Amino acid sequence: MNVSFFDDHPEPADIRAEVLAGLTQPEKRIPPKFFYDEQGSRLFDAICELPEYYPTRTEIGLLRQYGAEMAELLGHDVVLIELGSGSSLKIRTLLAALRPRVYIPVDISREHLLRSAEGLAAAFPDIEVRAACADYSRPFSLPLQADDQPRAAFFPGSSVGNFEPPDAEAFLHRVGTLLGPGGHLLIGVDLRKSEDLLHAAYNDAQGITAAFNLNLLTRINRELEGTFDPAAFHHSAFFNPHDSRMEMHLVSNAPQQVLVAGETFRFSEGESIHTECSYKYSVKDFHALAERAGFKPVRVWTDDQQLFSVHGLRRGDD
Ligand code: AVI
Repeated sequence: MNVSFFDDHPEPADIRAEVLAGLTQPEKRIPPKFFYDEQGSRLFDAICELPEYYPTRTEIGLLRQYGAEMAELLGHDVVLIELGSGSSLKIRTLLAALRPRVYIPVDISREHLLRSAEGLAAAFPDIEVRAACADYSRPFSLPLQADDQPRAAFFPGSSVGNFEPPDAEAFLHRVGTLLGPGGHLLIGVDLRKSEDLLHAAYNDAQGITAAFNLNLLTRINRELEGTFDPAAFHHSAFFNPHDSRMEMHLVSNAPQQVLVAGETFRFSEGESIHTECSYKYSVKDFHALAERAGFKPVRVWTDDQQLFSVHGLRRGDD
């Protein structure tokens, strides 16, 4: 099979240091990238299928409707880098339209990445697949070769919204460096909308989003000798209009004490661990962010209800 594997996965010591640093803050927080262990990735896939979670199906609709235009913008015969290789339906739609020479899916969840890379290599035998396990929220290396020109990137799912805006800008800047002058980025960005729709999307009736959030505690128990009782916390998700973002928290049901990697953390009743921000942008605000990061907006595709946007950006020539 035409698939190779490159591993730049974070070390357990990095995970420990980041989680302990976050729990030591006056307002406790854990970065959302730690949601994605095996079970977390499975739960996220289930979220993408939920009737309330509009982003996935809306973005897939845009890829199906405008895939040919998007492929035209990215250019054929490119090396395509997919950051946070999420739903395989999205990439299948784009690969079918684009037929790149090389496809490099990048993801922090190793098993999940490998399974999907193997499936894609089997479905597209003419494309060379180089799977790369890496944490793209930090500087990372990729299995790129000197002659891998031109390059294009795909960053779907509005994962850019999980960065704080200054971090999103720094991240986009790094992507621009990877692409080189004139390289194109296709990026999915969730739009600002009614609070009711947002609230429902992050508080689904089946409780899958709550399970996804609480799974973080189970992961910490397993990987960092934690003593969290997931039943002693509950999921909370709400829109913060001031910062234009959804926030997810794990709220302590009672005063309690928890051990993580040998350190003690105290919680009062109602105190939370902030586990995720999901920023929602207007087209104009996202353009401004992209331009600060060195990209020029070329096209934007949105659905009729203005729920979601897919931007085609071109890296400036310096
Ligand atoms: C991956 N990311 C863009 C999702 C989001 O909507 O921010 C993660 C998620 N959190 C809760 N539901 C989905």
